Amino acid sequence: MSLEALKEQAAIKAVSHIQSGMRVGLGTGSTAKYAILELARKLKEGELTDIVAVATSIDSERLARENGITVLDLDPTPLDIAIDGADEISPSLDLIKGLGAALLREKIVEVQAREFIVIADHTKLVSHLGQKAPVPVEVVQFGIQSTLQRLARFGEPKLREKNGELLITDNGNYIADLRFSHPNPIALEHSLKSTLGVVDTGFFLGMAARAIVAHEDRIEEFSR
Ligand code: ABF
Repeated sequence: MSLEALKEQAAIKAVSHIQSGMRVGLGTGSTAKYAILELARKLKEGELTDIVAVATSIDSERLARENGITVLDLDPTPLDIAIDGADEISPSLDLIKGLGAALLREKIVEVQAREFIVIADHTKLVSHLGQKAPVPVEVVQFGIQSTLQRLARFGEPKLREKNGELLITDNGNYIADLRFSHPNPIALEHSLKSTLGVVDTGFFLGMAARAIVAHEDRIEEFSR
């Protein structure tokens, strides 16, 4: 089965946790896209009603609206559920996110969800964070070279580019992808968040309540 089909399976399973009347956080990326489309399908076919959503990126907001989902701005009312992808998922359900460049809005939305469900194909499972992916760090544009020098204390930062230019997030910032070998993500997250110029990081520690991971032969579901 293709990875795309596995992503879709995980997404469809996660959307089965949404009930009518819920406030839903919509993720970003190629896996979360399938959740948005499945939610739209269920609304169109009357399997779900009275759903309002909050999006984690301009792209997801557009996709949701185009498919008939009501999208509101985030306000302090808790969300019932949020569904989003990840770049790495550890056995204790800690995550690296942000290779899709939407980490800041994802964190702001998902921290407000009563249940945050992470969805993925099996290639995202790792034994420890940083095994395959760098941690994306959102940084302000001003003084970027100084911020990069500060980040170099923790690993090898590299500014992300897109189409030959520096990538700019929906919030007007850069992303520095940081390769690291630090064994303790909690301590590293703390150090990064205290670094001048850093807005936030792609470490999502202790946030996901449940993972739905599609393997070739089964869908695995685990909670913390
Ligand atoms: C978002 O999309 C991210 O936080 C993560 O970086 C990415 C995963 O993308 P995909 O599902 O396309 O692999 O959820």
